[in-house]
Amino acid sequence: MKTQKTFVHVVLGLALTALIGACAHQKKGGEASSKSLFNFSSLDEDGDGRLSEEEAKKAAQVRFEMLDRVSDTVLTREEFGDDRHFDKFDVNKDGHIDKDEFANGFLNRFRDADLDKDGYLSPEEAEKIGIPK
Ligand SMILES: [Ca+2]
Ligand SMILES: [Ca+2]
Ligand SMILES: [Ca+2]
Repeated sequence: MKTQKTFVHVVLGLALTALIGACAHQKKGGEASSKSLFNFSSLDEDGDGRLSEEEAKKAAQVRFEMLDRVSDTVLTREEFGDDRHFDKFDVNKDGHIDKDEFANGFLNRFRDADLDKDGYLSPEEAEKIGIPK
């Protein structure tokens, strides 16, 4: 009797894990849902009204996945869509921006946008690098 109960629990647990996995997968797909995540209040995870570098790193990941329409883990000039900054981001000049290049480029812009140099972006500062309020 006891072993049977454990068995049921294990099966239930597995089913639940599979279900959560399926949901997470689905969430990643739609462009509309990821788009809504890229604004100041969703990126400000601790809700202190400013973006830290840690939060900016996550923002870079979200942004990268949004831009990488052909999900091949690099951005073409077309996907990146910002000619002025493309060459700055593409450090090894191979014509693509990979995740690391994107994260570094994004952090550089983060630091540039931090006008009062307090290490955080206010909503106004963040807006300058394309993070809507
Ligand atoms: Ca914050
Ligand atoms: Ca590159
Ligand atoms: Ca600042």
